[in-house]
Amino acid sequence: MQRRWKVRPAKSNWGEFGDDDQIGRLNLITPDVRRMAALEIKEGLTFCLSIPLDLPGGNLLVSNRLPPMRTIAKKAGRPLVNFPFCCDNPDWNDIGCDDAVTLYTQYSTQWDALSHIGCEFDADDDGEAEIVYYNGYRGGEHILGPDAEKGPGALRLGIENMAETCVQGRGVMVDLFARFGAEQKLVGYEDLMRVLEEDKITVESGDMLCIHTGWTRAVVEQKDNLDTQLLHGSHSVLNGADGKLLDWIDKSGIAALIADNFAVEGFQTSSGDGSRRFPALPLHRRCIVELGMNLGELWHLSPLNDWLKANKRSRFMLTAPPLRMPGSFGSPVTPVATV
Ligand code: UVW
Repeated sequence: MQRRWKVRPAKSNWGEFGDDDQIGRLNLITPDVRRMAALEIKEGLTFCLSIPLDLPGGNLLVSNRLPPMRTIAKKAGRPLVNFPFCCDNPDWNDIGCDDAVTLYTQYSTQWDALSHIGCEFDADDDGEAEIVYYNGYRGGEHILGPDAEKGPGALRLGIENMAETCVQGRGVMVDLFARFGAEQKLVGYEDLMRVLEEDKITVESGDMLCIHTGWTRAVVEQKDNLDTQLLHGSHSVLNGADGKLLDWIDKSGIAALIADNFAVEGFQTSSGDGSRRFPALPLHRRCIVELGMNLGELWHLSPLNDWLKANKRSRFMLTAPPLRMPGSFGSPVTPVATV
């Protein structure tokens, strides 16, 4: 065990789950929390909270993230489709198909690993900022680029750490779409508190909070006619510049924050205080870097949200492990809600 920092960001929890901790707020999903989550299974109905992984389609949403590319595996130089699978033995007549997929891990319904976002911060107190991630893990030492001997990838904070926890607990749905509709609305602390109060939603330690904005449903419905207005200028986003909102996320005890929009929060275009350099995604910084809280994005929450509304509920059992892919910065996920 080794502490990697002398100074930690003012509102961070570095060290509080252990100096070598790599799962952050998932530590709050205890056996008791899982038992309480299981009590939310009353009807035995399940919901798939992923959109098809080839959506949103194209690369209008983020230019550097491409749709899945499928190739067919080969055997004996032939494509392995409708293939005599066990051709090594002429007496066997099984037929098989094998493929391979190149997946951009953050293209569609996904989890951000704790290695997805870092920041510049003077953690060793020598007057110069270095690249740090949750719990003081370092860019160049633990998070490696393609030129590093052991790179590329996350030697620490990779998505496999999240997978190993199984990510099963209680989900709590908050319906912003019902309040704010399809217009782009920057939702801050006061707005969120009003929705929680009016919808009588209680959030407890270890809960995974799901923010329903309706964005993903619109993307699925309009998938053949997507434009930048829908992708970048519609539906609610959290206001990461609202410090009270970030403090509430911390104090709420939630283990993970999930949304059915692109990035949970909107991008910031100025610092607000004249600083030349500032975080474009301050909620990402507080949650991922400072609190060790994974963010789920592009989830398909609308069908579950509709059912919960119709049944006057907001809670459900959520099972959402990412791929156990060593060293990855994120992962596609097929979350399952059980009600
Ligand atoms: C970005 O990389 C913009 O963030 P995320 O994938 O977490 O939305």
